[in-house]
This record gives sequence, structure tokens and C-alpha cells, in this order.
Amino acid sequence: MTVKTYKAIDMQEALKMIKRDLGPQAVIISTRKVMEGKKAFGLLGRPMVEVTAAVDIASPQETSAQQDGARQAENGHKVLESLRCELNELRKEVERIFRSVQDPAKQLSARLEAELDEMRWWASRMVRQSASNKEGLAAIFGSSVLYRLTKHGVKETHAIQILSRVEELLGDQTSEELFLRKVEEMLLRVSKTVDPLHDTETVKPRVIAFVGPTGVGKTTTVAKLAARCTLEQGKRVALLTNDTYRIAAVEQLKTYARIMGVPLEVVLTPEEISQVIDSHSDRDVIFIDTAGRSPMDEGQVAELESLLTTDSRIKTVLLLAAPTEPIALERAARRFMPLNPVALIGTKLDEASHLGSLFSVSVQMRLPFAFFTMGQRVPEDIRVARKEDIASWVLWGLPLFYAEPQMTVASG
Ligand SMILES: Nc1nc2c(ncn2[C@@H]2O[C@H](COP(=O)(O)OP(=O)(O)OP(=O)(O)O)[C@@H](O)[C@H]2O)c(=O)[nH]1
Ligand SMILES: [Mg+2]
Repeated sequence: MTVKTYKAIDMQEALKMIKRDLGPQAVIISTRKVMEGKKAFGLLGRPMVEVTAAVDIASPQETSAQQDGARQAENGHKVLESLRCELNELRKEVERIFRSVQDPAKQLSARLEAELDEMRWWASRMVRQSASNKEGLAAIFGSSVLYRLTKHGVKETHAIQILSRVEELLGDQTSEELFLRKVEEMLLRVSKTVDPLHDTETVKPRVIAFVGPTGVGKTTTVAKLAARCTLEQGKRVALLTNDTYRIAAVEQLKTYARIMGVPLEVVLTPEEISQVIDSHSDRDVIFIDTAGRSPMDEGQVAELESLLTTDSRIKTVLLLAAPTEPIALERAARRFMPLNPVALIGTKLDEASHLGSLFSVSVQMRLPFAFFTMGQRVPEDIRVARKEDIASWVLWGLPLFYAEPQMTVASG
């Protein structure tokens, strides 16, 4: 807008000037009379009109400035538009990343929700059954014991088999105490044990080879049993080993052999084993310590098989560590099956949270337990496997194994 003030001798003259200067669009904003050339007291002054007019037409300069502005605005628009597109893309990308981060959490919450649903279903089933009849009580105790057994590592299928037999047996005649007693009785029946050192056979010497995955405690267990046999039972023992794989392995057993005063021989072939067994025919027991073999390596186990299965006098026992993952336990047990183990030794019970997984391996492979070890001390930390212990440990969990004030031959 252009605003200008004009002075003229009269209004007509002023309007002419405004029209000429601002064009016909101009509008009068104000008018007033003024005295031009006025001196003191208004003498000698000439009366004039002062008109202020305005027009809304841009001047040529202003028009080009406005055009520039419009161009700039248009450019600005374009920049803004492309920024908006980029922002949109960014927002989509951020949302995608956010969704991908949230997905595992969503999956977890969906799983938890499903588990919660299952628990609700169980709870309502239990309530319905307990309200309707007494028989339902067996089912209620059954589900609580099922939870307990599986928590202790027992395979679900084994636990269900045991519990359904108890439920069948008890029918509606039950209380929680009775139910638990029956479960324990059933566990006693299912548990299998054997003592490969028990003197029922007249054949001498008894030859026992200890096999199993690396580091489960084979050498330590051989030392514990050899010490018990010699020092506690006065038996005559010989030790054999095929472990020349690790530099310290023979030394480890040599130390035990020296302390116990028993011979130790290294045997590497089936022929050597048979010869050495023959040469120790005056011994009551011969223990064969073997190098740990990886259950993942079929070849290593096959090598051991050819070493130990040619002489029928050799009985093999499999050692498995209780703290091992259930799947790894099962895999190891299967891998060593070609060696026809007659028994299972559960080791490192002191480091395990439960016995259930080992119990299930024993049931599944029909391998009776011979011994349990529960510490590094030689010879204290070993027990003959007893069914009562197995049943109780499976149902109630492993106890803390306290130190027994007994002799120590050497430490692991
Ligand atoms: N906590 C605990 N440690 C044990 C037990 N038995 C053995 N160990 C320890 O486990 C480690 C390995 O024992 P070893 O007797 O050398 O095991 P291994 O099976 O002969 O090992 P490889 O010959 O290498 O396969 C040693 O530190 C032992 O002291 C046990 O019952 N409980
Ligand atoms: Mg060893």
C-alpha cells in the first residue's frame, strides 16, 4: 500500500494531483485545512487543503519484489514438500525399527499369556473336580506332583506314567500324604540299582572300565573306588588306563596308585588289555580308567568300543555328570550305548540342582545306577546308589551333601 500526503489550494486541485500520482484507485484517508506560509498570529498565511490518500497497487519495484517473494515462497514450498517426504520416510523407518524391537517382547508376552491361560484352565479344572467328587483329589495332587517332578528334571512322559499309575491305584481313596507316599513307592519301583563290586560272582578278577564324556570325573571316581576297595575292604586292586591323550592324565592316576600301593599299567590295544588282565589274575578288582570321549565324536567312541568290547571279562560303567543339560545327557547316553554299559554312575551331584534328568536317562536306557559322587574328595565323596535315595532326591530334590569325617587319600 502507498500512502501519500498532498497540499493544494483547494480540494479539486488536490484530487487532480492524487489521481495523477496514485491513479484512480486511490482513496482519501484524511483531509484538513492548513495555513501555508503562516507567520506570527496567522498574518499573511494562505489557506490550503492537506489530503492524505492511499492506493493498494504495488509500485513497479514492489511488484518485482513481490514476484521474487512468491518465487522464493514457491521454492520454499518445494523444499518443504521434499522435507516432508523425507520426514515421512524417516517416520516409517522409525516405526518399522520400533516394531521389530517390540516383536520379541510381544512374542514373549503372547507366550506368557498362553501359559497363563493354561494355568487358568488347570485351576478351573481342579476346582471343578474337587467340588464334584473325591476322585478329583488324585488329579489335583497329580498335577501338583507333575509340576514338582518335571521341575526336578524328570521327563514329562515318565512323570505322567508314574502319576497315572498312582492315580489309578488310589482312585477316590486319597489324601495328599497318601498320594505322595504312593508316588515315592512308585519311584522306588521304577528306580534300578546295581552294585558291580558286590561279591556275588566267583569270577576273579572283576574288571570294570569307566567310560563317559570328558571331565565327568572318571579318574577321580576310579581313585575313590580303588581307595575304598583297598583301604576299607582289603581287596587287591590293579589300575589300568588308556589315557595317554593328556600329558597329566597318567600322572594323575599314578599319584593315586602310589598312595594306595596298587599297580598301574597303560594299555592301548585290546590284546594288551587281555594280556594285562591275565597277568593280574590274582587281583580281586581291576579298574580301567579311560580317556574322556566327546559324545559328539562317533569315531572316538567307536575306538573305545573296539578296545573294551573284545574281552568279555570287561564290564563297562557309564559316568554322566548330573549338572548336564537333559538333551546332552540323553545324547551322551545314546552315544556310549554300543559299549554295553552295565551301570550308570551319576557324578557331581553336589553341583547339580536336581537328579531328575539322570533318573530319566536311567529309566529310558534301562541302566541301573551303581554309584553317585558328590564332591572332589578322594575317597569320601562317593555313595553306593540306593533306591530310597533316588526316590527321595527325585521327589524332594537333592540335599546338601555335608562333609563326612572320613579318611582322605588325596584330593582330585
Ligand atoms: N564337584 C565335583 N567335582 C568332581 C566330582 N568328581 C570329579 N570332580 C572334579 O571334576 C574334575 C574332572 O575330574 P576327572 O576325574 O579328571 O574327570 P575325567 O572324567 O577323568 O576327565 P577326562 O579324563 O579329562 O575325561 C576334577 O577337578 C575333579 O576333582 C564330583 O563328584 N563333584
Ligand atoms: Mg580322566
